[in-house]
Amino acid sequence: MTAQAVPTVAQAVGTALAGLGVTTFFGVVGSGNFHVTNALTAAGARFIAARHEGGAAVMADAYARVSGELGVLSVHQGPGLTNAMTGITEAAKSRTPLLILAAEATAPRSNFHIGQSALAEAVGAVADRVSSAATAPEDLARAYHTATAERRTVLLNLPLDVQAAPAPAAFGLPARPAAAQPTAPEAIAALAAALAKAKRPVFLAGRGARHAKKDLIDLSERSGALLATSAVSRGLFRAHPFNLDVSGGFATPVAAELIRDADLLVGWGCALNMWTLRHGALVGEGTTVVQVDLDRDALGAHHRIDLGVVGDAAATANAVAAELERRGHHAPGYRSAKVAERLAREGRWRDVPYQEETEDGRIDPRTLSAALDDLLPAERTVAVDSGNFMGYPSMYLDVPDPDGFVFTQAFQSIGLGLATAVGAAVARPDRLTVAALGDGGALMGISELETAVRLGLDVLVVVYDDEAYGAEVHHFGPDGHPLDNVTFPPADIAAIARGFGCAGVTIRAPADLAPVASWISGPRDRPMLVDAKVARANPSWWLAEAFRGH
Ligand SMILES: Cc1ncc(C[n+]2csc(CCOP(=O)(O)OP(=O)(O)O)c2C)c(N)n1
Ligand SMILES: [Mg+2]
Repeated sequence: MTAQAVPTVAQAVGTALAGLGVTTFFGVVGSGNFHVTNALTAAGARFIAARHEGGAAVMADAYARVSGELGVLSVHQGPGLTNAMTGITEAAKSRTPLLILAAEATAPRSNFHIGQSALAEAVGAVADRVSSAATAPEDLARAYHTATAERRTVLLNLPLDVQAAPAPAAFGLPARPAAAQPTAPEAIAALAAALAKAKRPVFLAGRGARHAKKDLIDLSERSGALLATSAVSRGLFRAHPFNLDVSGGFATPVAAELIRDADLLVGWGCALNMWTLRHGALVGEGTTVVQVDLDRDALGAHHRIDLGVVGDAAATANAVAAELERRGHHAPGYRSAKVAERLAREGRWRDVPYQEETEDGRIDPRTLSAALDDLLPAERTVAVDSGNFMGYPSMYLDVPDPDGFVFTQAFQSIGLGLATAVGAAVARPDRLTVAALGDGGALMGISELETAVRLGLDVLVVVYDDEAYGAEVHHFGPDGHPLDNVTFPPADIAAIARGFGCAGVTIRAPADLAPVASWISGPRDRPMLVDAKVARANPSWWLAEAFRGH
């Protein structure tokens, strides 16, 4: 096709998005999103062609989480969107700024026609539309603004007839987001008073505090607080002597004990949900609970709180620190030499002794994870799928910072881990990305292995292979239910990976890891998949906790 003198709406939307700073986007191309995708590419953005829209959506989500940029997804009308729905749901629940460019067949008799807006709204995404050529600039600006300023997942429907129409001349920039409201002075004073009174304060930093590391450390030093994170912010306080690491099901015994014994818990941009607080079991009876969040509706939504503060984590922490300084408050709080020493000795899962599981021809998943932790470079990204296995990589693999840990678990879907790793690896090509998967999740999302190979990504896929939906086996097995529908014959996943062009090895014992070590040492010119046949007699210890939520 020759270039048109007047661009179509599809072309203008693509070009305008590049002008708004979109550098990288993901999708699967069909006729309906062909032109918008090409226009965005022609304007300089990099298009990552996934093999399934489910993978593309998750990649865009993971890319946004790791890069801090807006995630952008491009899909065909109808099935292109339905295929992407699980990833879109995960993004919407995680408040990932994500813009979905979806072609739309508006004619009700079209075989591609479905209620796309209703579908998006049903999963918590925002539905919007480029409803005419004349309104295209403002429609795009509005959708872009909602996605970025409100951190929402936005479906931007692009009706086929509107896409084909000539575009109006000017595509302007969206309105600048309003500056955040300052935290109320009474709330600052109340939180400062609570901290001044506390003997054993603990900070729990969530996704909304990932930008506030320095501010929270400064305030914790003044008030003697210990530092913990929710799972999605793992790595924020890495290497700090008073870092408890993750609060919740993945917490070490010493961290769980210290959190339970706190007299003040302050959640910073943290939902304080059942995972982070172990269904409330990590909150002592007399513990005062404070929650700081930008979103008023988040306050007390999951757990009772004694004080709710509407505000940005960093700005609030700084204002509270200034108030404590004004009061002359500077206390050791929870920070004793004894606590520091305990954390140095038992603060990592790797320091916690365990009884090796011996099962013929199978490796203990903890032993596997610890050995990998030793082999992997420090500059790494860990992406974790869902399942019984998920705690092993989440607890035994160190991560450099929160961008190094990508946990697409808000919808608790299995099968997202590999695409998560692809999106993260595109965002951070300087780091080796580890995709930690169960055999169930691996085989569900396996088509994106081709994407990883084609893109030459620096990815190590580790499959914790128990030849079962282990989560279900351990959930129902103890009650004597039949397990035939959740157990599978052995699959040679390493051979499958080799078929995709990866290096592939099967691991049954620590000694089998030698090829992994040599792959890691370079040149890593293709991804490697490790099919680890893991011991499976016992459920993971966090699983029983998770089942309480179902
Ligand atoms: C899309 C989806 N389907 C089904 C489930 C229910 N489910 C939760 S864990 C699990 C088993 C996962 O198996 P695998 O990936 O091998 O991990 P394992 O539990 O064996 O460690 C299933 C089927 C789910 N969470 N998401
Ligand atoms: Mg399994």
